[in-house]
Amino acid sequence: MSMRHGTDRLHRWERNPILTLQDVPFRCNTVFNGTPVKVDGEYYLLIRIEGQQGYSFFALARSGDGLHFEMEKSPCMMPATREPWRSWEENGIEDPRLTMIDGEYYIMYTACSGYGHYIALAKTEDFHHYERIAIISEPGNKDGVLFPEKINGLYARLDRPFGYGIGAMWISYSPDLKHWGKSDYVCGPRPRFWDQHRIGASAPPIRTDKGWLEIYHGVKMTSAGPIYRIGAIMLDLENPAVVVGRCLEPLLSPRTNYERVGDVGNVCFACGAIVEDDGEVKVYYGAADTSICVALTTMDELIDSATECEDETCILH
Ligand code: BMA
Repeated sequence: MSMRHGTDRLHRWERNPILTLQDVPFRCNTVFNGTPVKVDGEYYLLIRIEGQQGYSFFALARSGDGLHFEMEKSPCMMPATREPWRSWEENGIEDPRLTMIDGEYYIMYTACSGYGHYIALAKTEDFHHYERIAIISEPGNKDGVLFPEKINGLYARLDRPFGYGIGAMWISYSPDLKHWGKSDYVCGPRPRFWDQHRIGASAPPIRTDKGWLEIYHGVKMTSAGPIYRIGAIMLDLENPAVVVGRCLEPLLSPRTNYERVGDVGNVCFACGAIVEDDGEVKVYYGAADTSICVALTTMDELIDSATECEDETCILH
């Protein structure tokens, strides 16, 4: 059922991509970077669409098996048109990440304005009504992912502030999802490695016996531009600012035509994963900022990857 390319640990579904421009029932430029949840056996994929005007918004696709998706007739969340949100989102909303807590679906996303990129938080109960909660960072931050439970009594998120031009993973905490602080460095790019230029969280963290499993993206800069790959890292359960393991090799690298060619070529960019009851994992990723794909693996394989290296020199904490 799956197809191997090279020696990647994630196995592309043989009928990738699962969503392309042809599947979108309204005019737009591209469809990419989708974040999944599974509710009562149904899969919801909240996806980023870039309109022909050039800015992004969100739409919803549904599926009974997590592989074949059908899109809703119109977008579900547009950049806000009213204050106090309008001016923070006037350049679009990007890269949603869904986390379910106590029956509510929280969407951490990138809000774009003339000041830059911020992390914003919204929620929905029914995937029809979307309520904005707060802009939760200053400009220069993106890749926010919310943990699925409180840690030591506080909500927690990973994000990627852009200090001195270095994109690294940080953690922050909040008592109410609106006010955030206690920020701490988690980990950064690794010189020489495939993730040497920049890294950021991709999927909301997954609880395992070994720690919080984080599927992240790493960028290598080349003379032909950046290459975005998918990797795994393991964070301490009690204090996720502590890295307990990290992959040496990426889980997935752009190799197929649909990952190599598009609006932004050489991009595999995950925004979420579904862990099935039998341990199978479906990782959803945008390919070349032009389509949405799924790759299959198991929890054992992901944990194995995220603990490939437990030595400080390659964790680089
Ligand atoms: C990142 C984000 C993603 C995008 C990726 C590759 O910085 O903007 O939305 O998929 O770049 O272009």
